[in-house]
Amino acid sequence: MARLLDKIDSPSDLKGLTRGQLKQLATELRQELVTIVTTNGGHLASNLGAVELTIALHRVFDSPRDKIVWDVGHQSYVHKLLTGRRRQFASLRQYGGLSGFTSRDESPHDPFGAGHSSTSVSAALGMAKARDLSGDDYHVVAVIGDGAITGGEALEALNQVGHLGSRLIIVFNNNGMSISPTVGTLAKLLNKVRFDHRYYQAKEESKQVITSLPWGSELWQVSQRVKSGLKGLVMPTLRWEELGFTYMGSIDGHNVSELEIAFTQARDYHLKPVFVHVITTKGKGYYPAEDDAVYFHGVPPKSATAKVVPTYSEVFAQTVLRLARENPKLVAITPAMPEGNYLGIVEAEFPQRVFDVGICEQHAVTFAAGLATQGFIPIVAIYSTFLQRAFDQVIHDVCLQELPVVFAIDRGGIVGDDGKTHQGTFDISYLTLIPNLIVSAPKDENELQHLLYTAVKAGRPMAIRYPRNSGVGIELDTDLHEIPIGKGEILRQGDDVVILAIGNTVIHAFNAAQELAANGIEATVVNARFVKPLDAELITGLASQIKRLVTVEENVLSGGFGSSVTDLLQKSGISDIQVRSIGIPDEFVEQGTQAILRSKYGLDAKGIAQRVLAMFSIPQPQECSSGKSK
Ligand SMILES: Cc1ncc(C[n+]2csc(CCOP(=O)(O)OP(=O)(O)O)c2C)c(N)n1
Repeated sequence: MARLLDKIDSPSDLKGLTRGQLKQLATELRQELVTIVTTNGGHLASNLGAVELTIALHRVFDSPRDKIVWDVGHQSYVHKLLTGRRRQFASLRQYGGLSGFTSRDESPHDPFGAGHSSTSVSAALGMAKARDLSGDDYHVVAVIGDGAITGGEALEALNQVGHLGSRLIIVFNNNGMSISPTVGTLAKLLNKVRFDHRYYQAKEESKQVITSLPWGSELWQVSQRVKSGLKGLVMPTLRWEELGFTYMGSIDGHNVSELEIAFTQARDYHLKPVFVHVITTKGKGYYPAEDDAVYFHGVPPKSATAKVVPTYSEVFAQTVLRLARENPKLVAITPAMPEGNYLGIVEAEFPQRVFDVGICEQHAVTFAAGLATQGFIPIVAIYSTFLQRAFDQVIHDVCLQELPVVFAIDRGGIVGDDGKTHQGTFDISYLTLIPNLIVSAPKDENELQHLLYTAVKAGRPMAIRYPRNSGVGIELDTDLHEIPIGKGEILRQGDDVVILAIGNTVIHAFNAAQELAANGIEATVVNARFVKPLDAELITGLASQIKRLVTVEENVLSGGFGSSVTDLLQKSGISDIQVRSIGIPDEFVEQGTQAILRSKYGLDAKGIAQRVLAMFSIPQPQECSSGKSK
């Protein structure tokens, strides 16, 4: 049977569908989501839960004239399918394909790009204000989840929405889950309405009365007040009305008719910002995802090879567990990513010493600083891309006061399919410029455990950045030891060229040296281990003897490891040397597998060998595109 979905080329195609057809469409959308997302990888459960919500939004609002701003953007797949991107949907998260988030480049139906959480209300308020200032009259809708709404930026924006009183609709998609169950008192308060049976029972009874009354009439308003009073019973302190909103809810987020009524009322109400509280089930309609919404929040692609060696994240968490057993002052903090960084295994044994603070990176860092002032050793486990949020907290609250906080920076470098918003390609640059901070990166998972041990002993702020995915498969030492701070190591000796590599690029540099040897070029390969402080003695010593030097890093070249090395050479008066820096040029790295992208930027063994051969004027079949010559 022909699919209804195949006839939807734009939201206007939804408008003439019957209730029965909408039900069928919802089923087809779920089938499409499951087929493509289980193949390509991506955010499955969040999208399954937003099917009816998205259909109803596009039937009531007139996108792209009306602006629908999705928070994070990870739940926008149905929106993509309904807004003219159905034919490209099979390319989701592939190199050159559709993004897994919203993107202004991709469609006029994406008025704001996202990937990082809690930006929707600010962006939507900006659009609403721009509309008012230009005398326009379109609608602006922010769709935000119960995880994202706990992020500081969202709270800052809500504060201003109430203050400005702009005409803006916030659709609160409450499924009780962030990636894991949403944490915090605010989340608990918002969630109360999901579970309080007194409210549901009373709401059902009052709903019949209210829906029979004309919207906005005096009787309607009285009934609404009675309903709000009921809400007050179960939500005693959080009053959206007091924050300046008209509150509507709670709405069954899987009932298109009920959603449409609510959205239409919100759309036609022009007096105040409206907060529409929608209750959804994460993973709805696909039993495995409903049953385990945490796993199905983000699934790997089918092509992902079965894990044979532990990931860096797993080795990190196992090491934290060991260290926590030895040291009662050690605590660990995660901003909403206990699955991604495996801290769950530590929490299982030390529930009092692991803190999931919600999607609150800034708070995570300053909270750690506070703990450190009182003699605790906090390990902030955070993805590189999300630590960007807490740049000032790293500077102002930790490093300026020289507090011994350990930053365990996961997903440093190229992360792959999540694309531009998630690549961890800036951390070396934005961390090395901060005084008092030690910045390191292990060459493999074994070195990661020793660096973590070193950081816990350091008594100063220290960052360790490591990549996404499996380690190199090396055996883990049973005893941990301190690595002298600022000391690199020579892995291979050769007289023709020095390759200085940092972090996960070390193994590629080492393999490149084997390829170079086959071409008669002998390379010294150095595992730098520290970007700050650099091993000045080792580097200047080698640079004085060998007149060709290459740096390699999975980070932007601007302000990165290579840049620190060239600064050092310059300060040391070493100028009679040919230097090349391999890294990410001045651009945002698109989505694609890590292998594709490493090859693109010449960061794999082949690319590194090609760059070195070019220094010797040995002709290459193709010159790689990355890196700049110095
Ligand atoms: C700043 C930031 N921190 C962490 C993340 C990782 N992340 C992506 S989605 C998500 C959970 C969002 O929960 P919610 O808003 O409730 O949406 P749901 O998936 O439950 O629909 C998190 C923590 C992120 N995208 N941005």
